[in-house]
Amino acid sequence: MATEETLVLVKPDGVARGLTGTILARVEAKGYSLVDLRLVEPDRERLEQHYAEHAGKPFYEPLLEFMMQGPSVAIRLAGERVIEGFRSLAGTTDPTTAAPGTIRGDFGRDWGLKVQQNLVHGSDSPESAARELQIWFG
Ligand code: IDP
Ligand code: MG
Repeated sequence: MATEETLVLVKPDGVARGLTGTILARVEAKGYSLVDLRLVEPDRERLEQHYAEHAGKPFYEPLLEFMMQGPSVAIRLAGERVIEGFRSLAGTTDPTTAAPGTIRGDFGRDWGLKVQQNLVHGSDSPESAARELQIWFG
């Protein structure tokens, strides 16, 4: 069986705050492999595909606006059980209550905005990973 892959994004807040290297260091320290990595300024169409499951939710439009504020770093990451493993490294969605020791728990917080600026994205299932890797890496 081929090693599992996931899509990780360092979102615009992570890139703007200069946390890309810190986040990559955690991923590498965990022992996952960088397969591909690129700086991307996604257009709305790409983000609509990526976040299709959230269309219509109250945070959907602010989320797309946030994701178009600047470049993200897209990473194709590989390793055994990397999908759930990266989600564990990232921490829960709300950065205020994400556990200390996680990326979101250590570096994220509530900035009083309409969307949670929580530094990273990680695919949540093998199906999502395949779909999202196609969207960001073709
Ligand atoms: P996840 O990134 O932890 O998988 P999702 O539920 O898939 O979380 O939501 C996608 C993104 O939308 C989150 O990472 C966050 O940036 C934003 N978001 C999710 N829920 C809320 C909310 O209730 N208020 C504001 N922003 C949210
Ligand atoms: Mg999600």
